[in-house]
Amino acid sequence: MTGKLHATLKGKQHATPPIWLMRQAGRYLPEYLETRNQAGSFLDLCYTPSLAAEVTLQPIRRFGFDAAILFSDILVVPQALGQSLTFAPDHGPVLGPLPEIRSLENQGESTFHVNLSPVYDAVGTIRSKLDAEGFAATDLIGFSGAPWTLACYMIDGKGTKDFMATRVRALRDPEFFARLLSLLEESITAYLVRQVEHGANVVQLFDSWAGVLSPDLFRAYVIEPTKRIVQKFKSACPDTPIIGFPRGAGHLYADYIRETGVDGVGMDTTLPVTVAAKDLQPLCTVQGNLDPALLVAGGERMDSAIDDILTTLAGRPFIFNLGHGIDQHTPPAHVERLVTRVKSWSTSS
Ligand code: 1CP
Repeated sequence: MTGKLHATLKGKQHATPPIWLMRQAGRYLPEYLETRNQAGSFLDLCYTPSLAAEVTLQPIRRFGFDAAILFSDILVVPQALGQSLTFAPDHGPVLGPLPEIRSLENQGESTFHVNLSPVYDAVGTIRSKLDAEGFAATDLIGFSGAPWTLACYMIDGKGTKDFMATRVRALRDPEFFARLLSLLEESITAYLVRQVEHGANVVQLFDSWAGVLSPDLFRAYVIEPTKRIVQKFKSACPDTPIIGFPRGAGHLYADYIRETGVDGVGMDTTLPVTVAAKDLQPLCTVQGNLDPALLVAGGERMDSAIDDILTTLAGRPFIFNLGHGIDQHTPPAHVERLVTRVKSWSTSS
């Protein structure tokens, strides 16, 4: 069965749009903290299918979102390719030294998939649990980081403000960088297809650092690899819509949609909804873009921002979401209020 998110990405407009939130499972939920403690560490949580499934289901049970998103992290892909990864408690991820490109290339596809098999098992477990718990109409989103964003973490080694080391390396050593992007492209496509085979029925590509690139490099490192992933993915999974999230793409959002062929686009917080309605909605389904800070603050400012987004975008295929992931200090009551407001909205009233 496919649900409302899937239909919206296929171009259907609903009187009440579907809603899910990036990072909807996470530290703002007390039940997540409990399961994470039980798991021992963040990566143990990601790699234990029953626990990853449990935290994926938590926000669905609480808020009734239209879609569940696999609980994992974009950095499991570099790890599965052979680069070491650690998450220190309450710090972001840290990757070890980047192995030689030849050794990354030579690892072979079967080792890659064996390393990721707990993630595939989690996808299957999540789908069965959703069905068993009365959420058969809830879509299941699989995901991956996009090549550029994964390359940023692989080369810089951790989150930085502008990924300068990656940008310089890409320019100084274009042959190496082309090989890295191409390896990532192949790996990501295979990873997404496997997730679909295990039960995901929508996928999202997170290009969280697309916005640090100048326009010509955006084209080379974001649009071109994404276009090839979309083409290959669609030939393997023609019925599964793909959402791209090129955060910070600004004026290049429309080119991104037109040239990559994504079915939906995630809009970041900086994109004016009026611009999205005029320039992007005619091209594909749009998703977004409430400021996560408004969800922390709550109150009337949040309510009016929600209404503004709905009024401007809900008349055409639209998915309500945030402009970036939920902040850990978000009161769950504010999420409840947001969901109630969106679910009671109707373009026909
Ligand atoms: O302590 C904890 O519990 C860790 C916090 C956390 C969580 C809950 C991290 C560390 N990752 C996640 C899960 C996660 N990450 C999901 C789960 C599904 C969901 O509910 O949405 C997803 C989709 C991601 C994707 C992800 N990881 C992105 C892309 C989206 C984005 O936020 O831009 C990125 C950039 C990461 C890397 C990452 N993982 C975690 C952190 C703190 C970071 C950012 C590191 C940095 O740049 O400093």
